[in-house]
Order: sequence, then structure tokens, then C-alpha cells
Amino acid sequence: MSANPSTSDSLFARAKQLIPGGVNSPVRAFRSVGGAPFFVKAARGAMLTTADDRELIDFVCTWGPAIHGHNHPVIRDAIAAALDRGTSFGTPNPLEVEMAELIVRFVPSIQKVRMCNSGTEATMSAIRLARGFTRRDKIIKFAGCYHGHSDSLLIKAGSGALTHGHPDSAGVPASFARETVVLPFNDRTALDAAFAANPGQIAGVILEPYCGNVGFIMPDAGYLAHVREACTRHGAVLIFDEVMTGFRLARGGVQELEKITPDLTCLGKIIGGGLPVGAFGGRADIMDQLAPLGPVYQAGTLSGNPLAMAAGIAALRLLESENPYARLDALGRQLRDAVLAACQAKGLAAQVPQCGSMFSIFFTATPVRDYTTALTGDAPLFARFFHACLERGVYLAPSAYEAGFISTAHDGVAIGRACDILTDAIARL
Ligand code: HOZ
Repeated sequence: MSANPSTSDSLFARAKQLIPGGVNSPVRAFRSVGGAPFFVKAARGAMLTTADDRELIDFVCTWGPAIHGHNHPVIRDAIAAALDRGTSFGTPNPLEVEMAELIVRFVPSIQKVRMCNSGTEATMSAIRLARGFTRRDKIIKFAGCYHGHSDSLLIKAGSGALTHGHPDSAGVPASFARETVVLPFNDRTALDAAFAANPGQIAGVILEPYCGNVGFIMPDAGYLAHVREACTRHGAVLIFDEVMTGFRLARGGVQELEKITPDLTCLGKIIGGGLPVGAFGGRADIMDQLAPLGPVYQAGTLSGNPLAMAAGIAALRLLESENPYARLDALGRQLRDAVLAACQAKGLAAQVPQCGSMFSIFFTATPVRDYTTALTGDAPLFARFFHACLERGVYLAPSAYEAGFISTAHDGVAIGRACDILTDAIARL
């Protein structure tokens, strides 16, 4: 630490004394890129204000939720109005019904929906429901897909688990892990072989239809249709984890873009408008297995919390009134084209997968289509790039294996400035 530590450095020193690693979620740590995380005291639009009064153009967007930019006045007003009426009732409240109606209208595969408090709760509950519905135990997941931190799903996981070198977390009993079959993404033969090797045993297949936790990776043409068809043929529940992609890439998520109907869908992030939330929903005959109607138990003191519902409803209604998806895709393409042009000028091999407001930058000549090819990215080079961007005023996720997010607030000055900064950072690598 320098003679005059920054406010962030001082806060981090205090945090490390009391909070493991100084962070309340590992993805916020800078261990894979080096250095120490900065603290943020405020955020508005596309910008973060650090504890040391630096202004940063933010491409993390609170890991996805801030599609309208930070602290949007409409969402803030909705929270304030709800706050006036109370913070939590522990009874059904009218906003839960409004939220359910919105979700069901936006995502037609969802006939019934249950609110919970995080994406982790949503995926954990969805796989329990798939198991209860089918009376089978095994789940198929894909290497690099991250579905939160419940035991069954923390196997070959992406996000912070991969970033910090523990894709198979300690603490997950081997007996639990045996119930999870892990396959390479985008590999139809492996999926068919797994169903053949476990006849009548696969309760469900869970995947991020566009992966966002091993960097951003899109499926090959026809892959999702193949997964859908295999699940139907083998009586397994198809679960789309659209916690990241839901409402972000289209109002109806990837399933709308790809015209695939999953049996269950997991949601989070945007539906909380920046407050903690998750949801899972799908076919009524499956959802009706949940307590109190059926034998699959799932619960939550703060589920359907009125503040979170108010914020989420405001965020979803803004998506409806603004229909920002074409605009967001133009911003995404502008960023991707700038990075690719800068890399070409520098003679650097790079892959920049992008769809709408999600993107990744992999420094590799290998097309990235799964976990193995994602790992061909030059992580030390990414770390240098990350810091070069940060020094110049752009905050990317501090990991070579996270997706970037763009908001409507990036339109105009922010995106232009960010493209200049990324271009300059690449030129000086
Ligand atoms: N899904 C988020 C990024 N991959 C994780 C958020 C977190 O773990 O804090």
C-alpha cells in the first residue's frame, strides 16, 4: 500500500479483517486480474462513482440487472412509492400478482411462476421440482455453465468458481456430485450418449441457452433444438437458466430468439430492477407439484417482497414501453467492432462473441464454443487489458470468464468514449 492509501484501499483493508477475501461475492475480487477492488459509493446511468471520486463507465451493470442504467428515476420512484406502504408483509401482496402476470405475458412458455430471492434459489428449486415431477434423481448440466451456488450445480461451474480456480467446489459431497452429469456445451453426441448411458434416470437438463458465465458463448445453429428434442424423447425436464439472458436479449429471452419452448425457466437480475430477486416458472402441470398444491417443498420469508416487486415491475414496464433491444444490439455491435478493429491493428488474435447487450473478449485465435475453448483465452493478457481499461476509466468484469453488459444509458457519449478507451488500451498492450 502506498504512503497515502486511497479510500478504497482503506475500506478493503478493513473489509479483509472481517469479510472473507474482503468481498461478499467472489466475483468482485480482483485476484485473477491482480490488484484490489475499488469501492463504489454511487452509480447513475452508465457511470459508477468510486469511493475516491473516480467516474468509471461500467460494463458490469451490477452483473446484469441494470439494463436501464443505474438508479433509473422510474425504478427509484417505484421503490419509493412501495417503501411508503411498508417493506415486507409475510402475506400475499398485490404486486406479486402484477409481476406474475407480466412474466407470463412476456415469456409464453411460463404458465405459472413462483418468486424467490436469487438466481441460485431459482435454479436450485427448479432442479428439485424436475426431480420431484419425474421421480428421477440425475441432472445434466454443461461445463462452464454457472447456475448459482447450490450443491448439485457447483460442478465444473463457471463464473467466480472458475475464475478463482474451484469449478468443483469443496464441500459438495461426492454422493451429490454423482447425481450431476456434466457434458461439454454444443456437443450433441455427448448429450445423446449421456441419455443412453442413464436410461430413465435423467430428471432434467439445465443450461444457460446462451452461456454468460464462462465468458459469453452462443450455441451452434440447431443445438438448442437438439437438446429440446432429446429431453422430450427421454421424458426429462428442460430447464433454461435465463437469469442473465431473460428480458436482456429479448423480452422473452433466448427462448423467444431461438423459438424453443423449455419446460421450466429460471429468472433473476432484471426482474428485481436492482433489488434481490429470482423466479422460476413453466408448465402448469410441473409447477403445480410445488407446495402447497404438491409434494415438492420450496419457500421464502422475503419471496415476492413488495420493494423488489415494485422495482422489477417498473423495470419490465420500461422494457415494454421503450422496446430497447435494437438500440442495445447496435451498442453491442459498436463495441465489438471497435475491439475487433483494434485487435486487428495490433495483430492480436481475439474473439468477441456478442448478442444484443451481452459480449465477451477472449484473446485467442480459437473460436470459443465451450468451456475448453474458453480456456484457450490468454488470461494474463486479459488481466493487463482489464487494468489498462480501468486506468483509462472503463470498468470491465475482473475476470476473463465473465460476460460484459451494456445498458440503454450507454447510448451516446458513454459508448463512444468507451470504444476509444478500449481501442487505446489494446494499442498499448
Ligand atoms: N452471475 C453473476 C456473474 N457471473 C454472479 C454474481 C455473483 O456471483 O456475485
